[in-house]
Amino acid sequence: MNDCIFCKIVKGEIPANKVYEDEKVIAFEDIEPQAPVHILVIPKEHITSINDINEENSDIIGHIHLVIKTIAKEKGINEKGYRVVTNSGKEGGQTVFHLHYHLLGGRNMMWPPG
Ligand code: DGP
Repeated sequence: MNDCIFCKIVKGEIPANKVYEDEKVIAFEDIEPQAPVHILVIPKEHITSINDINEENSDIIGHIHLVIKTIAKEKGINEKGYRVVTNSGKEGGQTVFHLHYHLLGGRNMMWPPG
């Protein structure tokens, strides 16, 4: 997707503070952190949201969870706890339409979210 900001990060066309990369996903610091640890984990393939997960591409979801687990450990938040959020669609709070998982930690999380 030419006009997708996260595809541009994947291609290295705009900078990001990357914390993890492999052949399928990258993870980088959120530009507007909402917690001491706020990392976005995204598939390199452009998938717009959970609505676009299907039998062909669903393996990436398990892989993303393994990456999240690894990063949480590296960031030292795995024992105390953390939150993983995926906003889907406008009413779900999604503002960047490339599937991404927010990994938030380093503080007590509130419930319910706003
Ligand atoms: P969401 O609202 O769930 O679609 O989250 C989008 C997140 O992406 C939001 O927390 C801010 C972040 N973000 C938007 N643009 C950029 C960018 O250019 N770089 C980085 N690192 N994060 C961005």
